[in-house]
Amino acid sequence: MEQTFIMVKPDGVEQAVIGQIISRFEAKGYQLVHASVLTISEELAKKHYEAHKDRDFFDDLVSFITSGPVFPMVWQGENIIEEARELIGATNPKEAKAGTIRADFGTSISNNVIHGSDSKENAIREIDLFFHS
Ligand code: D4T
Repeated sequence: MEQTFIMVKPDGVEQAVIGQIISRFEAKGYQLVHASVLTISEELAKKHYEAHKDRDFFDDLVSFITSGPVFPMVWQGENIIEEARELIGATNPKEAKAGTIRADFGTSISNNVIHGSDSKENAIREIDLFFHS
């Protein structure tokens, strides 16, 4: 069974939409395997966003993700990596399809409420980083 790493970002925790986000995954028949609440360290943030280390938005990204509590989760189900990205919507909430999490709760490209792994390889890496390190 496929697993993916999903994380409600500080803006999602602040808006109190964790429950609504969980409900959307449950309604699809997926199972919650792990969950936690924590404010992540700069070190963990930099590892998580390693792929973006040379982008001009990297420092802002690290500041934002460490600015308050996040809600990381592991979800399980058939084809969940791709399906979760559909539920989440495009990176920029203004371009996200109606009814997606980012279209409903996101306010900007940086404050876009939620993260979801984009590949099997990254799902394994991110689950390991947050739950097995
Ligand atoms: P995540 O990784 O958070 O699920 O987002 P995406 O997979 O949809 O988007 P991404 O990896 O390209 O970007 C990671 C993270 O950086 C923020 N970001 C992105 C930003 O602040 N400014 C930008 O111009 C871009 C492209 C948003 C998500």
